[in-house]
Amino acid sequence: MTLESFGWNPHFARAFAAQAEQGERAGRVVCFHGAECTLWTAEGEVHAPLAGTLRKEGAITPVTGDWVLIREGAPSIRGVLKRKTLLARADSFQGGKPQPLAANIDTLLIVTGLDGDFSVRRIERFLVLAASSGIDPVIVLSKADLLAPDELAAAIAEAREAAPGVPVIPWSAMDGRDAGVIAGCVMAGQTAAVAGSSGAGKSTLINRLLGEELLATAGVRESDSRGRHTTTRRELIALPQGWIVADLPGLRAVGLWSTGEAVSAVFGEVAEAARTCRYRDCTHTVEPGCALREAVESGELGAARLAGFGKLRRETESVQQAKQRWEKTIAKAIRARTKQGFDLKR
Ligand SMILES: Nc1nc2c(ncn2[C@@H]2O[C@H](COP(=O)(O)OP(=O)(O)O)[C@@H](O)[C@H]2O)c(=O)[nH]1
Ligand SMILES: [Mg+2]
Ligand SMILES: [Zn+2]
Repeated sequence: MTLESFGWNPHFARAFAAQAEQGERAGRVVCFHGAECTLWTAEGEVHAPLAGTLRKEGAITPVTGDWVLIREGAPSIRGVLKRKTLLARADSFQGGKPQPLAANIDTLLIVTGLDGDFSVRRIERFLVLAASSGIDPVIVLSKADLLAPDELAAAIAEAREAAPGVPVIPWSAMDGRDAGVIAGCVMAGQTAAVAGSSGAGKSTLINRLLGEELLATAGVRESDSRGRHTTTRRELIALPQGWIVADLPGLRAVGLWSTGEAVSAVFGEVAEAARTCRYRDCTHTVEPGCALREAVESGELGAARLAGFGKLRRETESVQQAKQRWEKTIAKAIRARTKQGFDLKR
């Protein structure tokens, strides 16, 4: 296997040239279980622990998808190559910290089951997550077999409205359709992460792309369509189509580690209309004569769309300060250990 088949490209070659020391080679993190990483290397799969420097307080540890420096001989991971992207959410326990989910992701396949799982608001949240990480989103509406044609058309229209310019692909693993349309959204050599609720059909989709039942899939509780959490390990899988897929754990509620800019990018038409609002610090909720409220009243703007915008805007405002503090800490850590040249700004 070549490194290219695992997503190696000129970006990482440059990072390697800048960061590697004598006797170090590159590998990509397939999964990481606390003490040891499973890595793809040009010589095959390797298991390696973190070197002592990466186990120190404050060190930036690798996540799935990272390219790392491996010392020859008794292999150990010496550093993380400068990331192209980092998919991260707000840490649900510690607040002011990002929780990295995966690194070096090019495309986010947002999988939403067309059963009780379907929620445009959640799709918008994932779109903000992608936008804030510089990752291209693709919306996959799975379990299309469960809806009548008119219901399906309505769901597609709703998703399209929430995501102008983003591919929206209805999908079913049950009706014999070809996964090629989804595969066509990702270029060879790129890495896509599959995100969505547990039970949305992510593993089933990956198995279909792969052409074998590699990942375990789970039955959904009939009563409420909520899945059980079956995916606990994050893994990369090299697909025969030439791209790599990361199966993220079920993300029902993902706290945003994002800025208001990412929200405005996703809600372009709302942000645009907000600029014409006469109030400077308008909450667009109760202010008389607010441009956005007027746009809703005249039917130009969906009320739910405005509510979704407002909610995510407020959430990112509260993250903003924590994010600035965190970035300062990271900048300090980078200066202290220039060799690794991390860039965790995102
Ligand atoms: N009806 C229907 N069920 C599906 C489809 N895709 C997956 N499922 C079922 O949904 C359940 C959860 O799928 P799984 O792939 O494990 O979901 P994950 O948690 O997102 O990885 C399983 O019982 C699958 O058989 C589909 O397209 N249509
Ligand atoms: Mg799964
Ligand atoms: Zn307003």
